[in-house]
Parts: sequence; structure tokens; C-alpha cells
Amino acid sequence: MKQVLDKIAEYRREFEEELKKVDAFKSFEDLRVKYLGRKGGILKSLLDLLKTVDKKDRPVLGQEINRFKIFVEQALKDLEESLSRKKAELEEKKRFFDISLPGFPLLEGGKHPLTITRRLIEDIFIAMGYDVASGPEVESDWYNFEALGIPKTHPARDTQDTFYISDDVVLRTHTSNVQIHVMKTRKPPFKVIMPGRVYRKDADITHSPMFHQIEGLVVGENVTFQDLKGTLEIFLKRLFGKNARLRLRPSFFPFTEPSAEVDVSCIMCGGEGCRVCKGSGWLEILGAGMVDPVVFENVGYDPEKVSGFAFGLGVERIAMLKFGISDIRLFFDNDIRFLRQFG
Ligand code: 2NM
Repeated sequence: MKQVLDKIAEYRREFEEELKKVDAFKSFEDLRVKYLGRKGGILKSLLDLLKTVDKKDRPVLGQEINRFKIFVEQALKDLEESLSRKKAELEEKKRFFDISLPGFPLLEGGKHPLTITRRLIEDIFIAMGYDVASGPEVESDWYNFEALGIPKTHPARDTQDTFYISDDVVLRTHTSNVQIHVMKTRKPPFKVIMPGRVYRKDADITHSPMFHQIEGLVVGENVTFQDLKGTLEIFLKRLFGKNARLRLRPSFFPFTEPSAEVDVSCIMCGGEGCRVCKGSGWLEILGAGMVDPVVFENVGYDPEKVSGFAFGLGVERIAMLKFGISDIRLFFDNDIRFLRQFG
């Protein structure tokens, strides 16, 4: 009799301890089953024990067990209610949405400065009636060099300067290869620009082994150097503002004759001389010239019937000037802190 009473007292202490530790429905259910489970529950085992004690002790013990059972049931009921309340409160908190709070900012990128610059340039030429063409970045020696009149001995052909895929296949070193494709597939007259990636073995703060060029080509009857100069004047004024002046200096390219380097008055100081133009007042922006008759012959045009001009520029160089970027590698690091700054 005493043993059973002690056991009930012990179970009660144990139950009260375990009750304190319950913090979720899973442990609540475990506790309920442990004490009230129909099979193997502690109360069931106490009732089984009742059958083994003296008949005279049974009423008292039975009452004691019953009191313990009611206590357990009540305690579990209270606990279940409080757990339900807590859970409901939590869900209400989750559901609550204060529309007056500021929204969560989305992690926004921006257009790449090279994309912005390329589109700006494309739009100027499109407005002047130019088509936009593209072509292969992996190119045969013939399209990249030979057809353009670049001799076998030209330094650009050196493996020091050009990425060779095989003996006669290269990563194009300029977008001029596209001009050859265009001339071989179209009939003059036409005006095209060719934006695209080009590759040269060169790397420092102003040179990247992969960079972007835009070249232009105009072919037709009586296309003159005046047309070239006028076109570039309109282009540079639209790109850098109407106060921009241009200057042509004689130069040499294998595929044009005559050729010129085209400078624009410094966009930082307007020509006074500053750090950006290194005191000269001028920025070198474009290469240009009249298409060499040899190039026309290479693509099957009659140089007596057609003439044309071509020009080329580096997109990174323009973007660096326009946005004040001092290291070309920033374009290709893919650092979001850089990329977000341009819109
Ligand atoms: C430049 C500068 C000057 C050019 C010429 C030709 C072609 F195919 F018509 F001969 N393509 N590109 C050219 C002329 C490119 O880039 C600095």
C-alpha cells in the first residue's frame, strides 16, 4: 500500500518536472502518451497494479490513482490550451502586414556601362541610316588579316599579339572581319556599323585581352573623305556635346588609304589641357580612312566604280571617358558595387 502511494507521489513529481519542459506540440504529445496512453501509459500501469494489492486497500488506492489521473488530465489540458494560444499568436504575428512600413528593397543591378555606351553609339548611327551587323569572333586568317591587306609580316599577326586557335584560325583582333563578310554578301550602297568583342594579347589598366569595338563602313558611288569627316563630326558632337571639335591627323592602316587618327577636343577641359588629355587638349578617339582599293578587289568589288570609308573605335575607351572610369579591368570584374552605378 505504502509502496504504491510512494510510487504515485514519485510519478507526480516526475510529471510536474516534465510538464515544465514541454515547449511544442510534439513533446506535449509524447508526455500525454507516456502518462495517459491506453497501452503502456503510466496510469494504465497503476491501474494494473491496483488489481494486485489487497482488496481492502483498493478503494483508497483507487481514489488516489484517480486523483492523480484527474490532476494529469487537467494539467495537460491547461498546457494544451496555452500552447495553442502561443501558436495562434505566432501565426497572427506572421500574418500581420503593416502596409505603412517601407518595402524591402530588391537587390537591383544596372545596365553595364559598356552596354549603355554601345547603345548610345549604335543609336547615333541608326539615326543616320546605318544597319547594325555582327559576325564570328573565331575567324579565319583570311577574313581577319589577308582580305584586309594586312601582310604576313605585320606585327599584329605575331603570336605575341594575337590569340591563335590554329595556324589559320584566330580570335578576331578587330571587327573588320565583319566588314569583309558584309561586303561579300551585300551590294553597295550600304552603311553599316559592327559592334562586337575583339581579342588582343595585351593587359594593363587601359588594355584588356578582350574588349569591344565598333567599326563603321560606308560603300557606294562617290563616297568621299568629306563624307567621312562630316559623318564623324556629327557623331562626335552627338556623343560628347555640340561644343566638341574634331581634329584629323594623318596616319596609316593597312586597309585604308588615306588614313587618319581622329581626335576630339578634351571632354573634361574643353581643350584647355588637363590631366585627362595629358595637357594636350585633345583625346584620341577614332581611327578612320578611305577603304583601300586592294580591300575592294579582295571582296570582288570594282574600285573604279565604288568607294567607301571606314572607321573604328574602342567602346571601353569611350565609356572610361564618359563615366570617368580609370581602370579597364573594372568592366570585367563583375563587382555589383561598380555595376550598379550606371543606371
Ligand atoms: C579602323 C580604322 C580605320 C576599317 C577599314 C575596314 C575595311 F574593311 F573597310 F577595310 N574595316 N575597318 C578601319 C579603318 C578600322 O579601326 C581603328
